[in-house]
Amino acid sequence: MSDIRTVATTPFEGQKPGTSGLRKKVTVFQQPHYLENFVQAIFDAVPGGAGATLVLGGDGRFYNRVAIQTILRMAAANGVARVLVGRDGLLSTPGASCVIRARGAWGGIILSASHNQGGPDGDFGIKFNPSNGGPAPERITDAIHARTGEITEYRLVDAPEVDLSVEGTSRVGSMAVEVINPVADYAALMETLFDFEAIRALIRGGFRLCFDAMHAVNGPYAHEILENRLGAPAGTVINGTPLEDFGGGHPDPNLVHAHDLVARLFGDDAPGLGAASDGDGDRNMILGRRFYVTPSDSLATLTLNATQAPGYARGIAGVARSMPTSQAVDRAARAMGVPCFETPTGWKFFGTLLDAGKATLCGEESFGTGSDHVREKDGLWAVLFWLNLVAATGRSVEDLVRDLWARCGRVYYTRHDYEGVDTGAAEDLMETLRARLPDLAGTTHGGRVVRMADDFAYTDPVDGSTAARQGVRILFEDGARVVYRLSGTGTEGATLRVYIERPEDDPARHDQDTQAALANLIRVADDLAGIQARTGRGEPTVIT
Ligand code: VG1
Ligand code: CO
Repeated sequence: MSDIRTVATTPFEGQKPGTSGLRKKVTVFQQPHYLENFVQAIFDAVPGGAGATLVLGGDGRFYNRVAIQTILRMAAANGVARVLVGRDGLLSTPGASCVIRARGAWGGIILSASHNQGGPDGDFGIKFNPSNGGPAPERITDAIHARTGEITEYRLVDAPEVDLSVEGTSRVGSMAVEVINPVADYAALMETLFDFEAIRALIRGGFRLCFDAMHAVNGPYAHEILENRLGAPAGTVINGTPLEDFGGGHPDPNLVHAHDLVARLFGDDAPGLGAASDGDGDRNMILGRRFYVTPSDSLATLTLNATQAPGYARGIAGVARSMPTSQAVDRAARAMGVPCFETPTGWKFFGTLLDAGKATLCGEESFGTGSDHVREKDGLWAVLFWLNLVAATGRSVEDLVRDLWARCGRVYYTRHDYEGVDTGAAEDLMETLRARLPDLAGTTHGGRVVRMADDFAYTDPVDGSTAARQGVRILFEDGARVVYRLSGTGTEGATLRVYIERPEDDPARHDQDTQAALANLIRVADDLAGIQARTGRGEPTVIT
């Protein structure tokens, strides 16, 4: 066995995981000992790694390869028996979750900053998922963070780099390193959930789709599943080669950043379905022909039609959405006679509900949809679900959403993001809003009466854990809602997110432009928080 080297170190401030892992600028991670401290804190704070299997991979962004070699040497020194690492260091976030579960691993380390920009000046990130395959709950991330504050040394073995480009087994010290096909377990799981034969027939019959992998990790997954297994013609997957800087783009699947896809779906001779996913493959955007499906409506549509897919044919136990996600899925759940749970933002809060069998489908307004098949949101899964629905019902994407609106009413929904705001100004804005909450009920704004206003607090119905201060919500008597929260994934200044929605039950009014339909509430949201006055911003940076 090669020698274990112990390296003396001192703590770094602020190694605190946010909404989804520790995210910082690449340059922060490049400081000597920075990555090592955090990784050692994982091994120190989470028992059971010694003698066990660890899954390792990332979204392929700049620094992925360097970090993987370091983590392999540290895992060996910390007694891990075997590491399963995706070929070329790639594993999508849902792909990693799938492998952790399928191979009975102790856990996984996923290297990703999701939809944040990559490259030497971009962002990097790391998170730990325990054996259920989901993001670590706060109890674990708090323990890791506490450990980073008291760390004095980390361990690694001296060993040559592992060649990640070929599948097969080698050794680092006495630890086995198995380079695995990143797609195999995941693709096999998808075949158990969806009717691949029906989707193949749909495509053979001339149905066209376009999938934009945004130069990120889902490229190999989409090539294998959509083109090789489902028979979609070559060229169906665009931007399908993972690049360390995502081609200079923002790997964020929305109408602004997925411009190649949007141009095709809103152009002449558009395909019947368009989709995109993010840097680490857990987000998705669904488009019909000249038709945008909001993530909240996507979740509600899947809920209404879930039994059309073989994996969900026996029915769903319940659904869950993050608090700022629109109430469309609440309506769909009611129509299906199943419970709907409301959790704080971040996939980690769905884990207990999924593990306990209380929720089958989950979703977030931030282009996240998933189910109990893994413990992360899953971009390609959502695309396959939609394809399965189109194949099974013979309806278009637009028709399926219009059917949701006809049966449950339409919930007009938008999110306005103010990025790179001065941190102090953003925190003041939130504190001032919080201070006003006790007096807001009963007051009228833009013709609407406030029914209730609070700072969302959550008690997990399964394990009783609690999370406070999860976002200010103002609920109006007519069902309209405005929510404010600060992002927990950014790396520069603060990002204020404002979520605005109102239900519209009159079918004659289901064809309005979303921003126009919400114009009055958007003004109210600005007035109540004094956004323009406090941030100096007249317009949001991004509207989704
Ligand atoms: C954002 C989204 C949240 C999502 C999180 C991680 O968090 O709002 O819904 O779970 O990103 O997504 P925040 O704190 O910035 O609002 V991803 O695709 O990192 O993996
Ligand atoms: Co992501």
